[in-house]
Amino acid sequence: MENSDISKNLLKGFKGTYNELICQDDFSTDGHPLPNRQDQQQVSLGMLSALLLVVDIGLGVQYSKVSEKYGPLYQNLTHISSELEHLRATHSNMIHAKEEALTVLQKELQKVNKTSGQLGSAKHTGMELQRQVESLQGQKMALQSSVNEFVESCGRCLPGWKLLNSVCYYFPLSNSIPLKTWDRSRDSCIKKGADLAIINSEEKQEFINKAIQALRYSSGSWHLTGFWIGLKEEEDKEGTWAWLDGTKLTQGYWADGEPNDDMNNEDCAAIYSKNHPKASWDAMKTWNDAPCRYALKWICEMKAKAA
Ligand code: 2F8
Ligand code: CA
Repeated sequence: MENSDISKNLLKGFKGTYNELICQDDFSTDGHPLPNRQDQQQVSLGMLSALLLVVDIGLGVQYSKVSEKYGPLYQNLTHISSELEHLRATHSNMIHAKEEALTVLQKELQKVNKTSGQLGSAKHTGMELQRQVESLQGQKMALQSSVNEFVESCGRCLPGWKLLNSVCYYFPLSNSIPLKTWDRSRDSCIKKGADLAIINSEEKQEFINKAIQALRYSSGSWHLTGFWIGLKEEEDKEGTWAWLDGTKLTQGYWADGEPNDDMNNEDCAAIYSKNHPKASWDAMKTWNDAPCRYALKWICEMKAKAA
């Protein structure tokens, strides 16, 4: 029989007994049961008690069956709930730990960024200082050489000028100084209170050759290493060379084959630091005639101060 049927039958019996006991009109007008019904009521109450006992036992049996069936499930459920709780707590701890780790990481990243910024600026400063040191070293060397020249010339020449006997010479050797035509070169010397150099002795030729050696091995072709000197063909007198002081050329230090008045257009003289293409190096054969409008370096000279 189904549990619901048992319950229905029990309820029916209970209702019947109850009706018998309570609902029958066996009371006197003052509400007291009539004496001839008292025994019957006691029997009925006994039966009701027995019935309740049976119901109680039935429920107990049902309860034990339900407990038997669902008890392990309940235990599992309790176990799973506690594990779930434990997992939730672990998860929350992990999230908390992750957030803390993220905060630490962000702080470390900020430090790294700051340090790398400082490193970059220190590197920049270091490079800038290195550049300044190199530039100062260059300036120091230039000053040192000026001082040396000044000492060598016993204070008789301007800084950067070289003394030979009583004459000071200027050689614009630096690459930063632009080349000039013969006329412009002369103007540049005149602005310094000097004029283009006159090389009228072997001693001067040797001295000047030595001074311009810095350009001897420079790149570029031979004819770009020339320096204008104060020697020019006289006006309308082809083949007659004269110095700027008006004296005629007596001894020239021409390269082999020069002066050749190439293209009938070479009226100014220059001294060269590189080999003439037609000859091997000879310090006494370094002149060439070239077009006066050609751009070259130049050599100035001026009288030295009295000793
Ligand atoms: O070969 C000698 C010749 O070399 C050059 O001309 C190719 C020179 N020209 C200049 O320097 C402009 C000539 O003067 C020189 O005679
Ligand atoms: Ca020539």
